[in-house]
Amino acid sequence: MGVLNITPDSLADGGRHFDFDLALAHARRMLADGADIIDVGGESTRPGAKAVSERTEIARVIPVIEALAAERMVVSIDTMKPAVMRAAIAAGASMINDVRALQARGALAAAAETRCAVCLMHMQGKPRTMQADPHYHDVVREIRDFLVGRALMAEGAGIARDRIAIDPGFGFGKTKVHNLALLRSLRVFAQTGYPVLAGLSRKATIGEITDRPVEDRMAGSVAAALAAVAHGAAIVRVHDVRETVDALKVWLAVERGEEVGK
Ligand code: 9MG
Repeated sequence: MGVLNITPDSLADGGRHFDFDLALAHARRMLADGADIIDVGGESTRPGAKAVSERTEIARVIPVIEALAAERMVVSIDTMKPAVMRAAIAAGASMINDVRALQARGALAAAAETRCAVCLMHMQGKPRTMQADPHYHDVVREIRDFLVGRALMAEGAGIARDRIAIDPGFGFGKTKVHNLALLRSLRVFAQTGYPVLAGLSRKATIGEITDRPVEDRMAGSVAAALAAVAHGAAIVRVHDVRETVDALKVWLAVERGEEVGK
């Protein structure tokens, strides 16, 4: 899954794809580099980010989604707002990526009335304050239980089980220690039977481990994506699609015993 932020203040790309033409070109690049899904977001969820209105978010993402869908790309809408979900699906998106796991009022119904896939992500707190003092007794069990609970709610609302993915939400109300514990235990999430999505690309934990600023975290992010897949992730949400795909191809060739270069 390639990240396409249509925001002036996103964490990792400095808002470089805010312009329509740049956004389209970047999505085409990620597709050519091997992305299967383009995740389009119009509201930053980075720590400390300010909320934007429904209207602003719709105005940012809908023209881009229409253009990507017209080119038959598989588009995911990164939003917490039911109205944005509906507008995005009408514009051609086929997946809802919700960092609030469809907890907003009306979100479950909005997702259920479409035939799209959903990704239910865990977040402790709210983007503005979530990194202040994240706290868990048993981070893996609590988040696994939360996600299974949300998935069952989604099924109860009419979303088919095979349309649901879960995501522990790396960096969303989690310290480096929490993130690493979750990464090591990703198999526990995969064992629920729901496909697991993991997003560590360019996040603070990568910066803490490598001591690199956000613009210099590609190698660390690729390593994290590999670790996530090795521990059971089915989808990785990344900025650096080409590098991640290459690394995964090599890793898979080793795992499957293929002869590289033949
Ligand atoms: C929108 N967004 C930012 N980080 C994310 C992550 O780790 N997972 C998902 N599903 N969405 C994310």
